[in-house]
Amino acid sequence: MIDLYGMSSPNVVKIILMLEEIGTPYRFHPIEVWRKEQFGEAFRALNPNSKVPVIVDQDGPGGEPYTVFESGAILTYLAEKTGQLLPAAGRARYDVLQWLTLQLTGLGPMFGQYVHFTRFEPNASDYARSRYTTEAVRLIDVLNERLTHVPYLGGDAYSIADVATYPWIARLEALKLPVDGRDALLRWRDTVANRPAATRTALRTIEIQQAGDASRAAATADDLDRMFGRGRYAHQAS
Ligand SMILES: N[C@@H](CCC(=O)N[C@@H](CS)C(=O)NCC(=O)O)C(=O)O
Repeated sequence: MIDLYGMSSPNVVKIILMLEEIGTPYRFHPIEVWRKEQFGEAFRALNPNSKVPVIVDQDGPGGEPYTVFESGAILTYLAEKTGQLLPAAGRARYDVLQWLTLQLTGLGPMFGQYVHFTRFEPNASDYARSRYTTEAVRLIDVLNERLTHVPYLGGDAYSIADVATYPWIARLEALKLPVDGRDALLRWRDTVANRPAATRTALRTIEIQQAGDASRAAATADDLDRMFGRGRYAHQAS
């Protein structure tokens, strides 16, 4: 049994999709991220970096419970534990790891900044908006180009690189990012969306989002400042 701590954001949806794909039973525990719960002592005992997702595998290595944070580490852990969605060795494995890492270090953080500066920046600056929009679109085009040559990001087979990337690409229109002309990316997105695990994940995500709406709506200005590191929580460079 896996305990998953999270919300309805793409970094957590990756893990739901993975758990649905590998068929491992899990329990979902909502974390009130908009109300500072990630900074509390109980959550920091799970992840000292104060971010979701986190899993606790009740049947971890040696039969003992084991905690994993960082979505890339979680996907790798679950793939290796079950022998699914990550080739065991060779070029195919490194192909998957490259495209997984691009999601973790490129697409995820850059889309995150794009969302921040287009939705949450109090005094919006054209410079930041343009910088992160440009980088988000550039990354979309990198994926589209890759998918004109291979059916899946890692190559011939569906893998954790696809699982990590799909929840962000599923939201392109909602994020007001361009899809026109990105035919290979859209073909890949449809293929993943039609997987039964992705259908189950979409339904589960809606439930989680609806259950979290009240908590999000109750966020105070101070809660938002804490989450975004601004106001009385901002640090200055020396
Ligand atoms: N690199 C981390 C990023 C996790 C992350 O940014 N989580 C967001 C939700 S998608 C979060 O916990 N935000 C709350 C905060 O930053 O205080 C991962 O891939 O797991």
